[in-house]
Amino acid sequence: EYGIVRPKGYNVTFHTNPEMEKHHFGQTHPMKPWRLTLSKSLIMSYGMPYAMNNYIARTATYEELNDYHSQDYLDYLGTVLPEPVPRDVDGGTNEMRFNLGGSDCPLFEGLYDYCSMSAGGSLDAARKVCNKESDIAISWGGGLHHAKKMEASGFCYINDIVLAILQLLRCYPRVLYIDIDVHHGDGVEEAFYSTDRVMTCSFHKYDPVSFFPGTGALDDNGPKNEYNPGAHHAINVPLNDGITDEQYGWLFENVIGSIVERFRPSAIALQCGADSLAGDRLGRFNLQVQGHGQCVAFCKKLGLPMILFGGGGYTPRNVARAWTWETAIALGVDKKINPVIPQHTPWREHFRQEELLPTLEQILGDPKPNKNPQKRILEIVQHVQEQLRFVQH
Ligand code: TV7
Ligand code: CA
Ligand code: ZN
Repeated sequence: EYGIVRPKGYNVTFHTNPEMEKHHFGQTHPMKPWRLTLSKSLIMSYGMPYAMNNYIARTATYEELNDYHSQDYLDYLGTVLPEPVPRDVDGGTNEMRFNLGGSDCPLFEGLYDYCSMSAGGSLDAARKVCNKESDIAISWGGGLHHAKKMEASGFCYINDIVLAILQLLRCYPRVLYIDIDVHHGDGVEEAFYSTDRVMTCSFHKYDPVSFFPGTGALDDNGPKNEYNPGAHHAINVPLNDGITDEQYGWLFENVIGSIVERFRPSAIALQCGADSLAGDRLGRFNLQVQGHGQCVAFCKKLGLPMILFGGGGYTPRNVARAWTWETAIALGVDKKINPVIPQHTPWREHFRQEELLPTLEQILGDPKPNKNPQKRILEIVQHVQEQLRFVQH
């Protein structure tokens, strides 16, 4: 009906768990798991599931989570209840130890299940890519890049990306991790800080004082000790408010193009956090669905096996727009789809804005003044290229 056909010569796999979407972080919390439901309903209304292989994600096992996370953290995560049992018993010390139960990382009903479903989807995606059953595997329920080995952080409890990359490393010599969420991908960077088999590259709003998590400066490129194999294998692209599609796209293609030339990755893990879009409740950038998707299109053109992860995104209808558009790009049907959101889309009322016909690409949000001087953009590319000279060719 929409010209959606199965791509010839390659496979796209789609990994979701509808149970994950039913969890709630709390009334006012910006992270809304139902944005995944909204995204999936839009993807379905375009008929895209016919063109890919769809899988209900397994829940990851304790042993799988333990490939990265520590046992005492997992044990605690598995036993905490929404309202922690007698606070005075452990005096809240475990919550403090693991950064759980605060307002960013609340304890909620079914938390452990939510985490294992997110990780399960990303692990399934990685295994399909390893088995060559998938050329592009999609896990929109993953992308939780801040979680640490023994600590929750920034709405993330289990680092599904780290777990998926560990899987990829079993069958691919080198993995490039790219992160276009508006926040710094600190958890993934930290996990692979000391290896030269993973290069991490995050684009983010950087303000060490007032923007979370405050890390990811331009000259943070891995261990400073030259004898550590991870030296020069962390690339950071710190940006300021209001960056546009044009500037971001130019930077992305130059930075990623240079990395690929030098590092020669055998697979790509791309975190597609949608909070870098204009109008995001937490974000600061001016990206449009077009510009955000261009990053996915550029990576696809490299022809390497790839996993697409979700991540942030706090204006649910825009998250759905971006991830639907990017699913279309993965399938190679982006030129064929009707920009007007189909009438029969469930939840279509969410997309209605003023009197306009709601379209896939048009997002609302006051454009922020662009605080990224062109001179700085050039400086960034230059710095990245200098770092890459140290990378073994
Ligand atoms: C990947 N920003 C995650 C991004 C994580 C960002 C933060 C909030 C926030 C939390 C709320 C809330 C909020 C309107 C926004 C220093 C603090 C300041 C909590 C109020 N409203 C991802 C994490 C970031 C929770 N945290 O990259 C409940 O904003 O800046 C901070 C830390 C301490 C805690 N307070 C915020 O996109 C998925 N949190 C409303 C209710
Ligand atoms: Ca980022
Ligand atoms: Zn984010």
